[in-house]
Amino acid sequence: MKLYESPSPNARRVQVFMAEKGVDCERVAVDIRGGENISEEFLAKNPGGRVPLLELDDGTCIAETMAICRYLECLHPEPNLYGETPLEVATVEMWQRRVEMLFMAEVAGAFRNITGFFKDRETCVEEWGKVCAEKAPKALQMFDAQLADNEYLAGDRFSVADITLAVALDFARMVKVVDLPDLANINRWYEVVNARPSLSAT
Ligand SMILES: N[C@@H](CCC(=O)N[C@@H](CS)C(=O)NCC(=O)O)C(=O)O
Repeated sequence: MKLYESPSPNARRVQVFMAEKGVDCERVAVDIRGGENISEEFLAKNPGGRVPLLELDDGTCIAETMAICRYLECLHPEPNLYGETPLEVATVEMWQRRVEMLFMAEVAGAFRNITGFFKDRETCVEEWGKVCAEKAPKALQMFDAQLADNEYLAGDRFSVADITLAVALDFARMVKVVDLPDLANINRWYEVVNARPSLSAT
């Protein structure tokens, strides 16, 4: 099994997930800045042209961060990161999707459109980036309220939703295109999750 990765938030989500599971595999560095991910060779493996990508020993390719993590969860069910009971599974999915769609995607939209980082391959609209930058912090208020009554985002257990939020927050702090509010419950939660070796080492 090979993980095609780059120093990027989605690849980091898989790296953290694998570290939590205690599993590893061969890594292949992809230069996304240089456009290696949109080369004919890479597109044959992932027509979506993005990292991360997991290539199995028989050549089967799995793209999309959550699809890769789901696959790893099936192979290595412990520690459980997607929930066990029907209600837990639904709750993890709910928070995971909220973080991904309402925060991570908006931060990415702000980053891509404001900085023009990938302007060699997509049309960047700075005004749209600013709209994304305004939306992202609003989602954090929702997560802060949830963390007022819960140790972790989806309840009393660390899950994939926490991985997505921690990675997306670190990325937002690094790229500085979104004004991030100082929120007490998120700060408390971040101290706890960021101390996990899976996050501190990736
Ligand atoms: N929906 C995809 C998004 C992956 C994605 O956007 N990857 C970024 C790095 S974080 C990428 O490959 N960017 C290169 C590009 O846009 O050309 C997933 O969840 O894996």
